[in-house]
Amino acid sequence: MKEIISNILNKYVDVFGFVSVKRYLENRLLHDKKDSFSRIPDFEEYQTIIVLGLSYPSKEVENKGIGYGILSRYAYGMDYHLVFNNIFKAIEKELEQLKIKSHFSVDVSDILEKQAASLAGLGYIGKNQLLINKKYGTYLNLATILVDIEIDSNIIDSSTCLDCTLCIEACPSNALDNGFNRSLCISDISQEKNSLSNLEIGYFKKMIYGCDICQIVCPKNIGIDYHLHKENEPSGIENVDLIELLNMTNKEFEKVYKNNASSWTGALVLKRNAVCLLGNQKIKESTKDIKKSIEKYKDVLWYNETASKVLKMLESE
Ligand code: B12
Ligand code: SF4
Ligand code: SF4
Repeated sequence: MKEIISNILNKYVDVFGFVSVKRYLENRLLHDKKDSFSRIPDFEEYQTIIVLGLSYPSKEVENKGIGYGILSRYAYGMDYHLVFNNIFKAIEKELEQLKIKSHFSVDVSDILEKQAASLAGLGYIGKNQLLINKKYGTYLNLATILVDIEIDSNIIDSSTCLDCTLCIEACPSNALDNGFNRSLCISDISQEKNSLSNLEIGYFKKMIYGCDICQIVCPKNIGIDYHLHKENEPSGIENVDLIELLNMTNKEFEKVYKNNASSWTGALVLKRNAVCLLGNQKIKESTKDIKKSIEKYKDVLWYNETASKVLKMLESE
């Protein structure tokens, strides 16, 4: 059965692996004392976690420079949740024919995908906190499928970072200094609805969403740039015109970004980030647009506080 399932998976994803639910849960409890797996319905009905990996390109889109912000690589092209959902529908159909029950998830379940992936032999978790696969490096999006049959494998990738510390040194916000500090990570800062400090505003120099620095510097990613899925190729919206975004209505935003991974956090978070970029890029002509947005979103404290700081910065220069 393992071979039949492997043949199915091979048609749809770049890498996959299997880990028993039991082994995953035992390992999870070793590293994480919170034993709340509430978001997975009937976990006990499944015996195996299949971990799927889809590669995405590492080549950065051409940066249009002043007036623009770019999305991070994992948000190029179509939202990976949608890409995985389509793939899963096809896999589910084939599993059903084999009378196998399955439960798919990406990002939102209680299964920590990097951990499951490392247990399934897809790679190891590097000091940059990401799953590093021998062939695709860190440029892999992950998802899981629970199935109600037993398929375990004992493949382990025993690679390590050895004494390399490049990502720790390169991280602009020191988020990797002691393991991982989520609240310092620029990727998190770019996605959360928070009022930003001057230090945090200063991080938005080029990227409007996410951060790729700890992947770019990683020697395990050298020479890796796969273009295997047209859905993961840049679609043209990865270079964001900052003022255009700031003035977009929600409807206009939906139309452009609905199927992009950056839209999950909402238009206003991206608009806040755009304002930070406009400030750091010293685009004085943007002050009237920033003022307009402060008025428009006057009830949103975190937006207002951040935009007002940037406005002050621009006006005092
Ligand atoms: C929340 C989240 C974030 C948050 C917080 C991340 C965090 N580490 O806490 C923020 C917004 C910061 C973030 C950022 C990014 N993320 Co993110 N994120 C997630 C998400 C949705 C949940 C992760 C989570 O809950 N973490 C909570 C902590 C407690 O878990 P953990 O870090 O995994 O730690 C556990 C393991 O490391 C384990 N452990 C520790 N030591 C060891 C040793 C061994 C041997 C084993 C087996 C386990 C183990 O124990 C820990 C506790 O259980 C996952 C998808 C998912 N469901 O897993 C994607 C995910 C991890 N993110 C992903 C990506 C791509 C990114 C970014 C690169 C995006 C970007 N370009 O901006 C950055 C990278 C930042 C970084 N250096 O980690 C990918 C990673 C792919 C990969 N190759 O690893 C994932 C898997 C999404 C996906 N479906 O593909 N992310
Ligand atoms: S994503 Fe950026 S901020 Fe976060 S740990 Fe990596 S380099 Fe640091
Ligand atoms: S940069 Fe070095 S330390 Fe960081 S994940 Fe890559 S190999 Fe490991």
